Amino acid sequence: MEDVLRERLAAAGQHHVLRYWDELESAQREVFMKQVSGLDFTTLRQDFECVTALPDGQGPSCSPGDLEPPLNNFLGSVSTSDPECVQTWRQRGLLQVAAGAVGVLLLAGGQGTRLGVPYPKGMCKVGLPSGKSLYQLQAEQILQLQRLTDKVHSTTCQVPWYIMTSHHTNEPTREFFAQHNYFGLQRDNVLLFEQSMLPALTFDGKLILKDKGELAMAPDGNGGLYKALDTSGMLQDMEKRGVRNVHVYCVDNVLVRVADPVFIGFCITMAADCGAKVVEKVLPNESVGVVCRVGGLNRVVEYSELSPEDTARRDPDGRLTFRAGNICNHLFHIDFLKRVVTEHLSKLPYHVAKKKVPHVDDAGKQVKPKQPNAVKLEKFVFDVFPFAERFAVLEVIRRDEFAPLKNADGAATDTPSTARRLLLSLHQRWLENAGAILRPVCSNSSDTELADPLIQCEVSPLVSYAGEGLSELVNGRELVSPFVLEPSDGAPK
Ligand code: UD2
Repeated sequence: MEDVLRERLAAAGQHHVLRYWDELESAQREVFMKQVSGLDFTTLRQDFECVTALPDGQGPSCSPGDLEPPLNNFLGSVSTSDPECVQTWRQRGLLQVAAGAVGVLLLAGGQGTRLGVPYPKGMCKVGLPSGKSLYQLQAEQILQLQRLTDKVHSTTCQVPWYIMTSHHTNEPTREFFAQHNYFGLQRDNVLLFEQSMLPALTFDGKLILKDKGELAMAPDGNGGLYKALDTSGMLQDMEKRGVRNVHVYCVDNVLVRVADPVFIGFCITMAADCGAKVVEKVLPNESVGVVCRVGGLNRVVEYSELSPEDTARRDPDGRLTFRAGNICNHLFHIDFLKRVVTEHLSKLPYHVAKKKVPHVDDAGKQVKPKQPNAVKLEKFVFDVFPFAERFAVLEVIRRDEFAPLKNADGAATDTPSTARRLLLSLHQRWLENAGAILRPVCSNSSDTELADPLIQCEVSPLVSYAGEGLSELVNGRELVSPFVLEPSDGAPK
């Protein structure tokens, strides 16, 4: 067995990973052998050569100048559509939820390196008055959506929550949910599954030793979803439960609307098999991909791969030409997912990310590189868009639905503080529209730029999913910050 592995490694030019073999204990050798023998060196080499052959910063799916904005007839907008139309989308969405035909799928396999927390991002709290984590906010939305639907349609509907984790995030996520009793959701409606891992490679394609008996590995990108859906049996689970539409979303948008009935109803109205929610991108360098067309096909071009010319391009009215900012909220019809898994899996390209990967050096010492020293290969969740037969895009209001949490406090954008402020300001608008009289906290900071808003009133998702049903609870009421409107506070349970 050991000899076979040695030969395979030598043939693939990766023999160096056995450098410390003699120092390993037998249990370590066993684990290492298992890790290495699971790799397909030929495919790895081909994938590596394919992505690294592209000019720096260019993605696998376009070259500069290829891009066009999305087609208008597949675009909807929450802000410019007739409110009655939005209401109809919402009702259609709720009907799907009532029929048990909606599932939600959370992408939670990322390592969250930019945020720098040693646990899965979903466990993060952004300092809200309630102290809730992202996972809790999302779980409570699902509960509330089920309740809302049951009230309207006299059902007892269930929305299964599929959570894609990775080797790094699986155990802590599983434990967190168990510790919190699944936040009140039915245990068998919360389904965790793991995506695959791939080795990190040096710039000349060599495997990297994280430790003397361990390769440096990373999740295969959020586009690893499709393979994982198949191998984990989750796609079959969806079919068994009668799920027809799946809302796929990223973990780190504090204002996400999980299984948003408006989005679901919009996609159904458009007869779309694949849909994307977007917000208007206003600054050229925002870290959001853009929904566009390349060679007549719908795609997202990721922010890291959009050429400087296309990034800065503007229409005559001054707005960015590529302004349909992807917020990693997608809706997929189950038949589309099945088609992707059976027909298109191998066509999904890899993207390259240059990263600083800690490793052991030739002297056996641990090194934490200051500059990127490795490439990671990643598939992207939106790379299935070109396979859609009917693709639809819904533009939503940014300040209502997009508050990303990407960086640690201290960074200029997308931090716990910016996310918290955006959520508090949305809830303030909801409460004021419902007739509440909001009283501020005493300011404790002289720096008005960095200070939290003086009004700190939060609405539990268990009270209101998207701002509805508040006036009967708060009209004319005085709420003194910090305040959390919970069901125990007079809201219906
Ligand atoms: C994502 C989008 C970007 C934009 C932005 C908005 C992708 C590829 N890019 O960029 O276009 O919408 O979000 O905030 O979707 N994840 C996994 N497994 C992995 C890697 C990531 O599950 O191997 C999850 C991760 O946990 C998160 C989501 O995918 O929930 C997005 O990942 P990210 O934060 O790395 O993506 P970002 O911000 O670069």
